[in-house]
Amino acid sequence: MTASAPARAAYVALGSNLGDSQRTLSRAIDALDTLPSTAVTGRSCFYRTVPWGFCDQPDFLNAAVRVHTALSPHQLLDALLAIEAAAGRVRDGARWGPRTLDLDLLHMDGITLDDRRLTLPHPRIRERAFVLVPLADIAPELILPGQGGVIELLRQVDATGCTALP
Ligand code: A4P
Ligand code: MG
Repeated sequence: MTASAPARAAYVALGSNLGDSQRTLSRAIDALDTLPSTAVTGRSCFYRTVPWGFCDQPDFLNAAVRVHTALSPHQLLDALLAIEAAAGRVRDGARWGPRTLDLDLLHMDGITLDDRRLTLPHPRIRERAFVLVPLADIAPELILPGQGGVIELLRQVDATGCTALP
């Protein structure tokens, strides 16, 4: 990231349950760190998590990272979609079905928006222990506009299906 770039914090959720998920998540974090005007400034543990939504599929590996970036929300979304595609993500399966890599933009500091391509904060954070558990590693103090504090939201979900990898 260039020193002069006006950067804001953004939070990205990572998930994978096809292929070598640990390697895929590590490479995705490296890819985020090499985006223009962007640096990874926090990363959670990796968690093995039971599938949510569509249960007849392998366990997931989930994580969350904080980046500081001068990219706009839509530029960052485009970059996330490109990193997913490079990891072999194919969108032809069931909703919430298995995937090599899923990158969701959870929140960008100071930004709320809801348009055809992007909703911020991500509207389903509060339902998902597999997002809240890693997010609490890197941003326990974060308040998500319209949803609440990360720790308060975490207390309201069942996190027993999330196990940190050693
Ligand atoms: N989009 C809008 N807002 C956003 C945002 N804040 N971040 C649009 C990212 N994308 C956003 O995404 C579809 C479109 O949503 C994007 O092109 C973008 O324009 P997608 O990744 O193709 O859809 P998806 O991921 O299949 O759907 P969805 O509802 O986002 O699924 P999730 O939420 O990603 O759930 N269980 C466990 N344990 N761990 C998991 O990681 N993941 C899923 C998938 C199901 N169960 C899981 C896990
Ligand atoms: Mg997604």
